[in-house]
Amino acid sequence: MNSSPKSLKQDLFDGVDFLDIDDLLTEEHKLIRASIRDFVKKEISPYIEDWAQRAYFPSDIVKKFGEVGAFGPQIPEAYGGGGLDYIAYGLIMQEIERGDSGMRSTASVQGSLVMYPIYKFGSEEQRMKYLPKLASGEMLGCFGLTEPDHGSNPSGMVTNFKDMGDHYLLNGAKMWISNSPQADIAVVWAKNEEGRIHGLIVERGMEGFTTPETHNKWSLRASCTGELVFDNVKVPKENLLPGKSGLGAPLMCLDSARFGIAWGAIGAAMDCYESARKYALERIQFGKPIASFQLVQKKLAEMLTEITKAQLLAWKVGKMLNEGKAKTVHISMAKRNNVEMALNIAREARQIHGGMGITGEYPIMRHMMNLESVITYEGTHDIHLLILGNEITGIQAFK
Ligand code: TGC
Ligand code: FAD
Repeated sequence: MNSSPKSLKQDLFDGVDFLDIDDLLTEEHKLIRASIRDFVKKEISPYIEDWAQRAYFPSDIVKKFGEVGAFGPQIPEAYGGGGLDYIAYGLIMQEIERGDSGMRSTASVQGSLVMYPIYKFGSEEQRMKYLPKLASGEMLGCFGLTEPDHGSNPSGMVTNFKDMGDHYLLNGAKMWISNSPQADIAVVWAKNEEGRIHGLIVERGMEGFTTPETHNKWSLRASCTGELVFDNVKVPKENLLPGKSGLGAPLMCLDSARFGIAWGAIGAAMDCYESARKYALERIQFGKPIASFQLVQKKLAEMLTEITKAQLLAWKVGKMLNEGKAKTVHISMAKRNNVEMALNIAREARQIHGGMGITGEYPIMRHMMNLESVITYEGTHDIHLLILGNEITGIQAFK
């Protein structure tokens, strides 16, 4: 059932670009951004508060994302992707997350964590079988790396598969998996009998495979999250991703998704900033708009400064990715900085809105709660700090 919100709010967002960063974008980038911005205004903004309040995932958004080109924009057109560069991909994630981080999760998992590994490590048969359907939204996928006892430390995973001659037998469980309750396929990372990590494509309907939903989240309420449980699941041998094994394979996918999050977080921050700016100009206290008070101006000035710095960081890492020069550490810096920036802006914007800031009349509290997940998933804030610390010192401080 789709939603029927009591009142549809008009979304008048027109971007935040203090330093003329548009100058760094091509005409194609700007056209793509405009088309996704329009899509978000029509298909997400009017409904999102209602979906989030009801913890409702609108499954019909999957097809719509496919139609607008939000799935796998960086995957070659031959496989149904957009054939676009990384900056275009980032702009798409930014616009969707301006609408809602949970909606961006759906798109970034599909593009970076499901389509990307199938494209990068899959056989030609696997690519042709799955990628066009994933790109069009005919199929939804999810990515299973995290386990109940192995979150930041995925190399300790216990999910495993045995070679049974004509098939693999998969056992174990994954936790905190975005899209899992609705997904048609899961890209699952599991160890073989030698303890080497491989990717397997597990399809809904395989006997022994279930996807229980995780309820009662206060964050990403419009995104569905669940487990992946494998109880002696027979996986056909042709479903193993042949191109790469080891932890480096899922970590390569995470690089792509983390980059998208670095841009997405800017979208959430822009939405909070714009809402706070407008509210500050309209809200009268002590006979004046609260925007006339220095403390409120300080908050707004700092928000704009931080958004601008984050835009430059995301753009530069995108350029480096396009040129094949970006390393994991660059992406870690951008993800870590930009998500913290967005969360701080959401908290400051909440203060500017006073009591109204906790209601669904404004997007602030929803963004803030969403960002509490974003700062944890795809590598926690502290894990990214340690990745940077390792780069700076040459000393690994994880273990
Ligand atoms: P470590 O020994 O450092 O590395 C193991 C092997 O991997 C290689 N490697 C990479 N390869 C490609 N890309 C990268 N980014 C790589 N990073 C490392 C490395 O060279 C090594 O290769 P080899 O050949 O020597 O074996 O691994 P470690 O076990 O010490 O762990 C390092 C650590 C902690 C940084 C890593 O495991 C990590 O990033 N942990 C965080 C886990 C994480 O991010 N999980 C995310 C789950 S998915 C998710 O959250 C989706 S949310 C989606 C949404 O809704 O948007
Ligand atoms: P833990 O690893 O237990 O960490 C707990 C705390 O300890 C953190 O503060 C962490 O920084 C700290 N810590 C851990 N190790 C160290 C260390 N060595 N040094 C210092 N501090 C440390 N996973 C998927 O595979 N697929 C998905 O689609 C997916 N979607 C998600 C959706 C949501 C809404 C959420 C909340 C999570 C999702 N995840 C997904 C899982 C996510 O990636 C993990 O939650 C994350 O990697 C952290 O793991 P953890 O929750 O087990 O925390």
